[in-house]
Amino acid sequence: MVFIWSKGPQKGKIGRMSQAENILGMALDIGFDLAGLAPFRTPSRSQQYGAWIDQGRHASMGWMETNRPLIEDPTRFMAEGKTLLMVGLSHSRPPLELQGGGRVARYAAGRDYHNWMGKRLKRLAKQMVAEGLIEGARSAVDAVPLMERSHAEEAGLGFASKAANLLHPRFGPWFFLGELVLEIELEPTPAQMPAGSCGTCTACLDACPTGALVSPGELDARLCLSWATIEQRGSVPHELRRDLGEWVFGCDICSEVCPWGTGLPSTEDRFPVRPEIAESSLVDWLRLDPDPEVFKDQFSGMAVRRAGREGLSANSALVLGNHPQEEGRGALQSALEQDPSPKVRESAAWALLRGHGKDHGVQAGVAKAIARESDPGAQAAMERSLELEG
Ligand code: B12
Ligand code: SF4
Ligand code: SF4
Repeated sequence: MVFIWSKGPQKGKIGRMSQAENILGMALDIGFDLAGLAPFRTPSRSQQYGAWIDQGRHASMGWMETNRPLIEDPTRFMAEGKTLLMVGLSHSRPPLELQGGGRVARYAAGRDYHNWMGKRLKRLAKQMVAEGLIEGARSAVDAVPLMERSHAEEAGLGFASKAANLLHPRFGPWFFLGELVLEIELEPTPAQMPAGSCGTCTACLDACPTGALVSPGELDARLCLSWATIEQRGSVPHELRRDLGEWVFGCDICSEVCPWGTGLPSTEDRFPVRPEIAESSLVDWLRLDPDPEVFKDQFSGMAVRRAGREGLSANSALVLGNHPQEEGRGALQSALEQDPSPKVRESAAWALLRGHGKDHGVQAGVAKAIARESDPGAQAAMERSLELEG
């Protein structure tokens, strides 16, 4: 579905309009579900970005502050850029669980979308160059200093929502964004935005377990489980641990409750769930090999790699605390005693107290672990866990 600006050709732009149509058609042919064009200029929501940073809502993601000048002036990212070709790729699929419980955000089920989209975007750029439509382009997906949702909104790919996600009437929040920065000026396509809005709905704000959606459209990353389980490199803050529920990697709650995009066909064929997820359990992930090279190989080409071995193991420990199981208790005990990572050890301590704290010897076991703990940060975190959960 493409929404082409159709107010009639303007003087001097007749040739360019058909060029734009060609480009959008090629983007769909190569496999993207949505495509639109926007001018390569300051995004319309850049003021919100600045205010968001000023309030510290970006949590530990210091690079977002560093990127601010590039967000405000995208030509610092690519001086020759004139137009953005924004693309969307649906990743709708059924909910994803590890064996025996523990949830992983759906976007991370299959191979890493960054690779999938990055390769397609490069192929698309090559094709366009070969056909003489453009001279050059730069591809980008996600981890770039561009405010993708705002640019995509301008390109007509969807509407901004109270969950902060960009929604499309058909795909709901279940689509990724990516882009090609083109060196030519093309007529933008936003005039006919896909109809839709949040209206009076507040389902995502009501369902978010941590209150991270502090006001409509504004998310505080410090409270968001997606940040806590993927991006932050310390331990998950104690205040969020109970609310983590079953989320080991990412969080889909605000997307799952959204009335838009329900009943979509699954994209399993595009992103088949990887056995490293489908066949693993929380205990398996808690016991992941601490060797970073082994971890890299094991999760190569998968989005969950971003959390790192320590992140996945520590998150699994916390979830085992929220959803106690007998096998989990043994694994937590071993992690507390033997895991080389202070972060995993202290997460295991919290989980033992939370899930099994009333069992004989558990509190005393954690007290002993505190006494022998060599890492001051982990020791302090364990003491806090004992205070809160003991
Ligand atoms: C940093 C980041 C995060 C951070 C911060 C999230 C955030 N909301 O800012 C964390 C780690 C928490 C995160 C989580 C997720 N992320 Co993220 N993230 C990004 C990243 C890299 C930058 C986002 C950014 O600039 N934030 C700053 C704020 C100010 O900008 P913004 O949220 O984009 O701005 C929009 C809203 O705030 C809204 N808005 C602003 N004011 C107002 C006011 C009103 C009244 C309304 C209605 C709306 C509204 O309009 C803006 C434009 O749409 C982008 C990729 C990129 N380069 O843009 C991906 C991106 C936004 N993430 C994405 C995804 C999929 C997710 C998760 C669903 C992953 C998951 N399942 O765990 C969650 C969703 C959380 C949520 N509800 O936003 C997708 C979103 C696709 C889509 N259809 O919207 C992106 C675009 C990556 C991609 N290439 O596909 N993410
Ligand atoms: S991803 Fe989860 S924690 Fe973050 S805003 Fe959405 S519901 Fe809240
Ligand atoms: S759940 Fe409701 S309020 Fe939230 S994004 Fe979806 S439509 Fe908008």
